Amino acid sequence: MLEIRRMTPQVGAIAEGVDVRTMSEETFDTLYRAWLDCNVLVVRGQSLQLGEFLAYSKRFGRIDPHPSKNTRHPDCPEITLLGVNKFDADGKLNMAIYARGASGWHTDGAYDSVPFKATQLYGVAIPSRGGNTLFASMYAAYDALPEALKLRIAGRMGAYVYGGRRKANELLNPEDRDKQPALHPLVRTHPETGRKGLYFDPGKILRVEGLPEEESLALIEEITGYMVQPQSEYHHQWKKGDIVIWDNRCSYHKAAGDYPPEEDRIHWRVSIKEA
Ligand SMILES: O=C(O)CCC(=O)C(=O)O
Ligand SMILES: [Fe+2]
Repeated sequence: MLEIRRMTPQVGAIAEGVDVRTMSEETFDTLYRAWLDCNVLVVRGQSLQLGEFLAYSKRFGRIDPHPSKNTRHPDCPEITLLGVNKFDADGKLNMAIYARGASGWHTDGAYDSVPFKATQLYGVAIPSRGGNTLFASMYAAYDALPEALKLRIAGRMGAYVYGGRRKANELLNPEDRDKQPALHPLVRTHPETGRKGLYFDPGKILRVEGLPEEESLALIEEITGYMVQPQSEYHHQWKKGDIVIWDNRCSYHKAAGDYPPEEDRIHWRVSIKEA
């Protein structure tokens, strides 16, 4: 029988006792509501083929193949492989693959004019230690801003590109590296919950539009300090067969990136947009 446990007061819920391949519409609705309430939903103990993972993912929205073409699954471009081809031909650890998602707290797809609704990962191979994924709430970040700062950022837009100011875009094909920045309001109202969140990604933002460069950089620095509120974190410790979906409209995440590199840590990953 389906059982859903909240992992922390604000972020993270774990569902057990369900098979995503055969569950009813009603059960899916229950999972979906728990996901909206908790920002991050883990479904434990699944045993999936590629097509089954895709079919379940499509219940949340439309799959959008990731712009990093060389990490797409060779048989299924809608799925990205995390942790595969970690070592270069000369045996050197490829940090862009090993530490993907680990360089800082972020939200996925801010470089796109329509950012991802959700990202979903399926745990295929899990290392013996380390390798957690960390989550935090954009709602809590917004609520924690001083009123004066809320007023300063109201109506302001951030300009984002893949790789951000550091130009960390080695996973993209060279011809895809010069896209125009995408603009998004720093305060975003979630289209389904109606709650306000601090929509922000320090690793992808180039500038806050309409401000002189120094002021923009100072504001980016200041906002970064509010992203992860102490009571709003959930650290997911992976088990093989876990499916984890996070809501990119109201949560930040990062990979811990601390697992033994000689061990496998492999996930299937999809980016999901609003249908
Ligand atoms: O590997 C992880 O734990 C998360 C990586 C990440 O940031 C992503 O897939 O968007
Ligand atoms: Fe990410």
